[in-house]
Amino acid sequence: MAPRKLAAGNWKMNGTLAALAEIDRVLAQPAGCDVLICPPATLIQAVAAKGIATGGQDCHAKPSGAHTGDIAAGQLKDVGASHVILGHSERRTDHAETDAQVAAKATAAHEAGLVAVICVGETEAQRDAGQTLDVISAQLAGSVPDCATAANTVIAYEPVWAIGTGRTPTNDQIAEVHALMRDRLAARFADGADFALLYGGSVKPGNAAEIFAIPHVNGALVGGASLKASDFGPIVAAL
Ligand code: G2H
Repeated sequence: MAPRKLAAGNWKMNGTLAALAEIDRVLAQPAGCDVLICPPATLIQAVAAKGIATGGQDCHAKPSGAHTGDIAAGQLKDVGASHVILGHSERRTDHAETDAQVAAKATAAHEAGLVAVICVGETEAQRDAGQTLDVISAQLAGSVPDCATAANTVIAYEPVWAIGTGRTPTNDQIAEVHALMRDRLAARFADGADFALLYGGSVKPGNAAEIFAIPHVNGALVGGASLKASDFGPIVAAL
């Protein structure tokens, strides 16, 4: 089974109830791919009520307990989420999340019936030092749990230096990393050829079609350009 194409919007810490109208505009257009919106936790229930696939941006590894400010995977599921982003570089940087923690969260997500969108990506220093492929390999090995399948896991390659900067890797650089990820997943999982692999980092209407044409790119995780239908709509249409 070929990987399903997915256009995923990561709203990060943006959006209030007024932003829901942007989703209506995206839903009004035909889409040849799956569309996922990952809003702030405050909007998950309202987004899910629109009938669009909805995701959280993080979850705790435990199912409940004394963890002020955290959200359990089951709680995301309870209000209509189907997915959760895990290991985004902003979580890894701002909250010092490790590969092992990301894998534990992904396991919790799977146990709750959520699809885990696991993010990996190198820093600019790591790329400059020629370490990109080693870094991605290590993050995949450490962040993707053994219970992952093509049905419950999506991998997003997001070079840290491309996030929100307007800079994107060359097509060859994206192709090299996506081919590596495909190889690593196929070597480890029986259905590794079927995992959807997303590219993320300054995807916008002007570069989406070109990025989606790269082998083993099955969609995008879109930040800033997912906030307005006038940007996200053309990206969805390009996939
Ligand atoms: C990378 C991406 C979404 P942006 O973080 O995950 O954000 O498209 O704004 O670079």
